[in-house]
Amino acid sequence: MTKKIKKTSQKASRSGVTNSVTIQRHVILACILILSACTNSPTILPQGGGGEANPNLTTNIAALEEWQDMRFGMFVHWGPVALKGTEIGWSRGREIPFSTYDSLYMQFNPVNFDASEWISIAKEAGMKYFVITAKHHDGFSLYDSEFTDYDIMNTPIKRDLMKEMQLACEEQDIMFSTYYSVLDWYHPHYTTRYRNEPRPVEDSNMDIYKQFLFDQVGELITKYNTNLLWFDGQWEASWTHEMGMELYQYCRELKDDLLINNRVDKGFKGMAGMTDSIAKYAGDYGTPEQRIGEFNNDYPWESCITICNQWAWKPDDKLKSTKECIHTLIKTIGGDGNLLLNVGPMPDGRIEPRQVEVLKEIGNWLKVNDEAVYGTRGGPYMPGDEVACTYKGKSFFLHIMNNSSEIVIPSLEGVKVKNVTLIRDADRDARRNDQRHDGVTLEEVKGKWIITLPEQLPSSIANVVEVRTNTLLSEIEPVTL
Ligand code: JFZ
Repeated sequence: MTKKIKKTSQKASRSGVTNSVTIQRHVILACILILSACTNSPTILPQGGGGEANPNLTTNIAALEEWQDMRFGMFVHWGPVALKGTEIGWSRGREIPFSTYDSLYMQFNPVNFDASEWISIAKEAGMKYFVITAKHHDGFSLYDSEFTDYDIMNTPIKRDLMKEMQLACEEQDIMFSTYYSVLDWYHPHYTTRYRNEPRPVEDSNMDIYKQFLFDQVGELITKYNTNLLWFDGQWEASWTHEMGMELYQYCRELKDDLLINNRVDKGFKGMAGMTDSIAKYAGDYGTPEQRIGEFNNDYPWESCITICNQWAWKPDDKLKSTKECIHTLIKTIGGDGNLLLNVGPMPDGRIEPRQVEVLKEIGNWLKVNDEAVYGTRGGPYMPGDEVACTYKGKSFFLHIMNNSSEIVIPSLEGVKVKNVTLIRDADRDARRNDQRHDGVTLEEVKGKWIITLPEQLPSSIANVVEVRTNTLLSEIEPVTL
């Protein structure tokens, strides 16, 4: 697998409005493309987009790269179901009778909700984007929607909590994004029935439902300026490949630098989450669920994984340790993916304190090791159980997860090592200026690099060694550790 995207310094415009600066950027990008074609260097190849019906509508590469640079985001599954502590959507008609579930919104009163606090928790954890369930399979809209009364404005709290989240994100420079389920087991015109739902579907009409869905998604883009749409629920028969491509195109027409996951269409296969044929199916990236995706630097991806077991809040749900979360992040970015770590806030509006504690500890590790995470890509070594690798420019970062004092890796042919340092604290200037080596050494023996670490390691969770080389590492074919 080779890296096909040529890096540009262009950043995506997040304003949602095309202005002269954006036009100028487009002109510059076009010039870069023409120039790179003339000089025979690699050109930008689209990684995905609107599927076979929209061959010219390719992923917005600048937005994609900006998002890939973030590497780590917060997923939130929340709604009136938190009052019951059962799973969002799926417990409707299972643990909770339909009529009870559908009435929960009348008691949903999260008086301790504070959007700035949620977003500060995400920020302190080192997360750079935020994805909230605007509407899950149960059909409840967590925002003020013009197109339904089954929304947050008809709960006792009567506040547009999602608007508050959007504003808090914008204030704290976290990318605001929304989850939207294309399947809706509540809507009278959505056709596929879940289990023994009493909802009459004989006269249902997907054209009517589709209009409702497009209207609601339009609201997320125009009223909430969502930067990414995390669709879901595409697997049922009511949702077709044609609808997926049409929805993708509709969204991009409203906002060109929007990112859209592959669950907008039918190309998503199983929990491995990748798309079968990128040209055929719509979507900008793959979505492995509850697992770390496999190394892939050809098609962008993001693993979504819960901090406990359930997506929505459950009292005393088993919480993952800080170590497990950090190792999951490391293995994910080492495979060149993003990690979207999910929390399910409580019915009173707070994120559980014990979860906040874990998030804080993740953030503490990231504060020291930030250079080895943000703006990196996975490689040139593929992740193993105990070591994963990321790179940026001519440096690669070995994330060592086993507390060992020596690691042996295959040397990279033709690559010369200039400097090796252990990331120990945020004092990167001292390290960069070669004033501190922190007792790390690298020795080449018969095609192997032997790296020795000092006795006293800074972290009991994972230690990162930065290896500066003379070679741009994006040009190296990934090597197995
Ligand atoms: C889906 C949702 O159903 C789930 O609630 C959560 O939002 C997650 C991020 O995405 O996960 C699935 C999708 C499909 C199945 C199970 C979980 N399935 O088909 O059994």
